[in-house]
Amino acid sequence: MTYGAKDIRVLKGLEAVRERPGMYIGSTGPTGLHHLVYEVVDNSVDEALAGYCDRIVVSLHRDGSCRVVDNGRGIPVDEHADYPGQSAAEVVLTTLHAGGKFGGDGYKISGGLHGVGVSVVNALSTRLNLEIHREGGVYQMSFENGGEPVASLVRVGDSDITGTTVTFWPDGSIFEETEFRAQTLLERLREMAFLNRSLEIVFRDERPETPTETTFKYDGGIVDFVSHLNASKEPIFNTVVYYAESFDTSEVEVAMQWNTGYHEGIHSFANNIATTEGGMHEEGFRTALTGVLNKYARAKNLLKEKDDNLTGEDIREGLTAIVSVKLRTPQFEGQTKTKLGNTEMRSLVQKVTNERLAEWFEEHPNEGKAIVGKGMQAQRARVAARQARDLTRRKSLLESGGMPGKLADCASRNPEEAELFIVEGDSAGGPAKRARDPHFQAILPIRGKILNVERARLDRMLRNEEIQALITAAGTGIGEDFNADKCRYHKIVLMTDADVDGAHIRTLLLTFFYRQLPELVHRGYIYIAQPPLFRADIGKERNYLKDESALRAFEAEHPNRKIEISRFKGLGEMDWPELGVTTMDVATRSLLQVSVEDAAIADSIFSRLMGDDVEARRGFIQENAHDVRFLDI
Ligand code: 0RA
Repeated sequence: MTYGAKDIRVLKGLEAVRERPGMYIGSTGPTGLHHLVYEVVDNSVDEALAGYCDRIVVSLHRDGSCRVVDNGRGIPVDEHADYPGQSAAEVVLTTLHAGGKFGGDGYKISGGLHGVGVSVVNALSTRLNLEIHREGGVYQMSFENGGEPVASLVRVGDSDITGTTVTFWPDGSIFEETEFRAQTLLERLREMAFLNRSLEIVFRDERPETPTETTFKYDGGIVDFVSHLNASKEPIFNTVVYYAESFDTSEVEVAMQWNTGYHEGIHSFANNIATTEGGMHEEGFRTALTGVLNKYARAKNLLKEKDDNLTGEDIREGLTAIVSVKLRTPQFEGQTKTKLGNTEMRSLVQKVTNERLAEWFEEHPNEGKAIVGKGMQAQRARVAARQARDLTRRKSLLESGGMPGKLADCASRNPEEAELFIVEGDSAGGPAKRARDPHFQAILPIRGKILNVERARLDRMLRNEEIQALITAAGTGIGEDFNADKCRYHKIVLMTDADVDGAHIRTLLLTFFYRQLPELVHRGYIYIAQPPLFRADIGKERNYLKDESALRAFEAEHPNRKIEISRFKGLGEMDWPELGVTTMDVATRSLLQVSVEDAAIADSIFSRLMGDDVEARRGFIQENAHDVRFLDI
């Protein structure tokens, strides 16, 4: 068949996607690339939400493609009412916003970041193969060059199952890189499985010599999610609080559990999307939680008349919670469009929590008492912490210019150009000071293992000298005093040895920033320096290589040459010109910007690293020490 004017108009829509991919998938970096997979999976999950699909298989192949198979109803194959001569499937794959929402009785609730649908994936792929099992038949259609149909949908045989299979090859001329990262997909797919109880999601990586397969299926849903997040922590009791309520066009589901730690981990979702900036549903939850707890504590006389109310912060210390809502028309707001704006969700979550949590407390008096006890402990610590903070404030006044003595500050007072290198060990501090450009590069040496911030309380942590120096140098203050706008450097670079100890210290520092100064991470001020691991000399020519694989590649590129290899065990083994050219000089260094995209995932990584299970921690660090990117995407 031939394509008429109308079809050309359709393809214009996909062209717009290719011209401005960022508008549709956020970026053309790794995040955007992985978004393609989520977009297809979201459509399959929509089928699951509608009650027609219970299994999704995602696989990666050696030819660079990704396949998503579901056992839903299959995309409709008949002619589309508004597009004569085109199957509905073709319209879904070539029209923006078509998704599953056309035809009146679309879904009650639908996921997908912007609901842009699989057509966007089509637009950003060199090829996409579609296979549909529906109405007793198997149908196939292929697209090329960003969504151009190769031929129309054809029935190729009989079938007694239903479902949709989408296989796509991301376009290398659009994406910075097209290699999918298994770990990134695994984490999101697991999250999806937690958020959609009993939905089976299988991930297969068929690229390696020995393919791997992982199956996620959680009959406990978000209760299992909470248990998972608390797995390396110590719950104050085993029960997970759970309540859920369904309404005509929305759903509220909450699970939570307290642990003996000090950090708050409330993870909220709207239509399966992590709302990392919070929003109305989270607000409603917090308000109700504080209210219910204080009311209960007063009623049971655990808080006496003379006692102050517990603050929300007191109550949320050591709390791991999942707040998941589903609604018909979510409004995503905020800088990263991850803040739920629907005001009706505030009152709804608040109402549900007020009623159902109060009920839960009545039925679980022992747990209730433990939760209130934990809150009161936090209240006492908060008072002590204020005293400690006052101490730091006074102390910093005594030091020269208010800055710590160990800091070799830069001349510039312009935060946009100023860089702070946090350097591990005194031995590297000296070379770093010589190698820097003192106009805009400041050096703060940090000795040994700084305090393990996960297990340290704020009050103890603030008494730690290294931490004090760090906060003072950054200029942001901390806790109630914190102000990101006062940050004196817009690049804070962690420069640690390329060994296991270095990885540990880097993780401690990252945890500190993530937990205590998260805004700096969100603003992209935190970086990781990448000092080389090897020097490979050929005659007088020096070459610096970042890791083993770079070294192997280098050796392969220079057969029959005598290469003298030395390994830098630490930063201190480099002389200062070497440190300068490889790690600090703007012209030649490479820095890794730290972005914490998904708080839930980062939280679990940090917990595994920082939790009380020493063996698990050691293993995890050793596995990941070589791969700092595990914190990147
Ligand atoms: C349009 C309408 C219907 C389902 C779908 C699209 C659909 C899309 C995708 C994408 C991946 N898997 C999918 N499964 C279904 C409704 C079908 C009906 O009413 O029978």
